[in-house]
Amino acid sequence: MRRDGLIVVAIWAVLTAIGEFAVVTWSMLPEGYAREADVVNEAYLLLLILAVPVFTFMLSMLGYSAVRFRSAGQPHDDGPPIHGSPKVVAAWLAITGGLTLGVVINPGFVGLADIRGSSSADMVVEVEGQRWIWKATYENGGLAEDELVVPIDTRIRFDVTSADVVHSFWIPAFGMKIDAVPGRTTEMFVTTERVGSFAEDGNLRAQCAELCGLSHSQMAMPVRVVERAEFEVWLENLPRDETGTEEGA
Ligand SMILES: [Cu+2]
Repeated sequence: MRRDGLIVVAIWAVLTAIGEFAVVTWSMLPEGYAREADVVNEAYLLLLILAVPVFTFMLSMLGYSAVRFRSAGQPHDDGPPIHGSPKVVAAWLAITGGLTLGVVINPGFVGLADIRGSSSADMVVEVEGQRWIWKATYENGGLAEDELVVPIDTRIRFDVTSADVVHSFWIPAFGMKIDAVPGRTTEMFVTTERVGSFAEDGNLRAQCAELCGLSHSQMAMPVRVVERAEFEVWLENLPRDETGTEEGA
């Protein structure tokens, strides 16, 4: 029995080493263009690093036991009975309970507070979803329908709503997503920190993330993060939103 334990620990160690190596070297998350994306990516990485040993432990125990303690008799016979061990149960509960409590605190509460940050913003962009486009209105009344452009190093509040059904405003490169609900305004804060465009990185797009009908998957607006001066010029040349103003005004 002691030998079995050592073999399981050896398998566990090897699988854990492989798993942790894969997690650290293989980046499966989108490049972050906003501070919020970095918080999300770091939280995800931390959870994966903590989850790997737990997963490989289960895998090693289960796999080894299934082979080593399988029934030698008829296929329908039970294997030798294994009785509970209070020490193992207590240790298992303490370790997994401790881990769970740990991740609830960090990245749970800590990450959530970090990602929400303050409720102040350098600029506000009103976003309206409708089947199957996004419209962005800037503070000067400029209306963008083909591309969402934002300046770098800026804390932006997106005031999001919908003209028809429930959509979801999601920018993968910013690591943020919020529901777009008809008759309601939801807020999403993003702090840009890197320039880039949809042409360079497909994750720089405002993608609908709530199944909203036939062209849901195509409900995507390219996003571009630019230097402040470039943004000012772009904003000046943006056509004004006529729907919100009085006729002939
Ligand atoms: Cu949609």
